[in-house]
Amino acid sequence: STPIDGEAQKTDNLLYEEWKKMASKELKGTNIDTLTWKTGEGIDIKPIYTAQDVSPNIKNELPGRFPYTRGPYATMYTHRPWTIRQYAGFSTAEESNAFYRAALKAGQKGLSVAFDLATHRGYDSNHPRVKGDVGMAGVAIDSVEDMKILFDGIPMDKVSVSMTMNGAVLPVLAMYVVAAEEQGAKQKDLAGTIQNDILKEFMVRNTFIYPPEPSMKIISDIMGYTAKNMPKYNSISISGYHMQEAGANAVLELGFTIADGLEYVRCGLQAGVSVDEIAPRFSFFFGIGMNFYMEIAKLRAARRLWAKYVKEKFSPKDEKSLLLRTHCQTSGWSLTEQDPFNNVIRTTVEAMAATLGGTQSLHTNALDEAVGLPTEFSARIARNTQLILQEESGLPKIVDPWAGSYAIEALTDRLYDEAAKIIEEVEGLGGMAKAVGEGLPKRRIEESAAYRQAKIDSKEEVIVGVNKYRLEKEDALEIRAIDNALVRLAQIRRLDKIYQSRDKQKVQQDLDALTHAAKTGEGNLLALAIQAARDRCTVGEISDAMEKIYGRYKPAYSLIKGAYKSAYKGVDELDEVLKEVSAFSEAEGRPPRIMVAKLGQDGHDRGAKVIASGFSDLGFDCDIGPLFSTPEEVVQQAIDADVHALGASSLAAGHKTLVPEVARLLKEMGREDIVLICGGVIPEQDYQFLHERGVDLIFGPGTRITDAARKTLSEIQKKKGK
Ligand code: SCA
Ligand code: 5AD
Repeated sequence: STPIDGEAQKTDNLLYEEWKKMASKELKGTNIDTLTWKTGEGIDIKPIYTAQDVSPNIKNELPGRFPYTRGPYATMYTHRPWTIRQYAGFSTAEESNAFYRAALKAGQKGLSVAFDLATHRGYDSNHPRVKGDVGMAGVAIDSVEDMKILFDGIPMDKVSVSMTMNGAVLPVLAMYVVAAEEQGAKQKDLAGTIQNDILKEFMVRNTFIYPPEPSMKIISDIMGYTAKNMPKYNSISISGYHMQEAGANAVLELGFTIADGLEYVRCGLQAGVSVDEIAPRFSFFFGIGMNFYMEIAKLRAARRLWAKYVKEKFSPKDEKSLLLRTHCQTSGWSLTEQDPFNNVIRTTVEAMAATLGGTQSLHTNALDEAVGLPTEFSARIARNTQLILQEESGLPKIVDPWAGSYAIEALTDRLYDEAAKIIEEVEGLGGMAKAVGEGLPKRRIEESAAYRQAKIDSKEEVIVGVNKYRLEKEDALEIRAIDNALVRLAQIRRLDKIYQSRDKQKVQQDLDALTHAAKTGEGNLLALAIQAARDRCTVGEISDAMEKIYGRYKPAYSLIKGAYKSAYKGVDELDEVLKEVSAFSEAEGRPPRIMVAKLGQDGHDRGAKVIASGFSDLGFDCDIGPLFSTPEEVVQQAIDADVHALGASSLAAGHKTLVPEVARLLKEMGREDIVLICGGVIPEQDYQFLHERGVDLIFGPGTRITDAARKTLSEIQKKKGK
């Protein structure tokens, strides 16, 4: 930021010196530097900001004008409040449809569809690999018939719909378009958003299907098609949210997300579309965690970064290409299983940061986040959090109310500068696709996650009800249970009906056309997928038609070492665990060996990675199994690797189907000596069920790694003693 003129600086300096004197007096000898807070970003938050901390340029900034720090629109919420858009989906299309209709009636303004993991990964519900996943983390969609039911009674040319889909983006978007068509809606009237952000899938979210290169080709085909035929449709939602959920701090989230956006513009340019044909329909998505000031500043800095970088790199003619419009979601990771009503308060604070930061659309998480999908009750409270902010608090009545705040403006500048460094680093590597290929963003994010976990485990970062003020006894929370076997049966029945009623010849032609286009690069893949959807090809068939050429991507693994240990303060306890582990190693002739496995299509691997990094820093010999494994594969790998313990991490509700299967197989192989651990999002109600089926230890959200390590070690010893 630019220094301010000499005369003013003198006065401001004097003012600051004066404050320091007063502060020192109040501190009675304590060093004034102790009031400075170093955040996870490595940014110093000072106890006070004055005029000398801000650049005078900010006085000229206006909302709706370059560089858009203050918002994409001049009037912002004073004219039109942000869209209340709750992410939801579970079980069958019928059940999700009923849930959407009720939500719209109760004040929600836009829809946001969550698909199950089978759909994300391009498998039909009858595929053997997805037994545990159908209808669990979102709604099951196999064909346009399901999509039509999902939107039954919802006018698709009126309600704006967001779909979180990245891997199976072609069949799902195609089915959406066809369902709208058959409802009588025109393509040109479809307003909504498809996530379609594959780069962050390779970094953190893991619901890719094909390797990076063909995945980028799919994105450019979608941008090309929607630019021509669906002018109101946002062709991409460039997401930092998942980076934050995976452990990225605000600087990493900001830098990598903007760098992703620049890469997508280039992806369009390469496909022959101009910046002004696509960038005005780019949209963004950020996570909003508990660092209130930081998150407000982050959204302001994001808009300034996007406007400046797009202007500098692509010289667009249309001013709209410079606007960063964004959806936000409060942080799921910041919510706790313990004392869950605290989550309502956390979500409110985060929702305030998102809206004070000027988001266009918002999802507020439900209080039962850490144990399951929202119930009618928890969804209502989450929605009402936004309604109260919009209609009772007066918050929307002032545009960018934090503008001119010394602290927020200084923080905005600082985040801008720090994120710009990341963007320059990535650009220096040749852009985000290359950086992702080299694993740089993933590595940085995983380091940041391990660092954060150590701060929490060592209680330097407080989480109320978890590492401080913990309740002795918790009341049970009612949670949503989904009978995935039943959903799967219903889906299989509908699939069978489709197989019988469609024109087989047309189906084969459509699928061959897709395979041919994948092979030659000729033709628009979305246009072809739409034809296939019309003729009742399924998600699995459309995906397979391209997989024949592209193949399925298999990610590589690495383990972050040292980040957990180095950030852990209060070394005594750490030392004790290290000692216990090394005593074990001496007695056994090798360290305790554990494999952390991910079962089914659940790609949430922050937990698995953080656990593995932490255990490894504590002296365990640690392996991470490949994503998307079946119980059979996991058991075989564990036995081959000669482990003492096998940990299954589950965040998508697969634990009741897949983990018992692992236990059964271990028994069948005569390897019950292997300690079986289940970790992740597991409601207390299911603990007994799991224990009865052979699970030895369960670690829910909020478990300290040091505690988990100790319990694991003693369980290994217990089993050896037997
Ligand atoms: C708005 N408008 C205004 C105005 N404010 N006009 C004049 N004055 C003002 N003050 C206009 C806009 O120009 C626009 O019209 C229309 O009103 C709608 O406003 P909007 O700002 O575009 O809002 P919205 O339609 O809600 O779109 C928001 C956004 C979109 C652009 C961000 O992409 C979106 O809805 N994204 C949601 C993404 C999402 O739900 N993702 C869920 C991910 P025009 O269009 O005519 O210009 S969940 C997830 O991924 C996490 C879990 C997981 O699975 O991993
Ligand atoms: N319904 C509602 N919210 C969901 N989330 C994920 N799946 C669903 C769903 N089917 C939310 C949770 C999670 C975040 C990634 O998205 O808040 O933490």
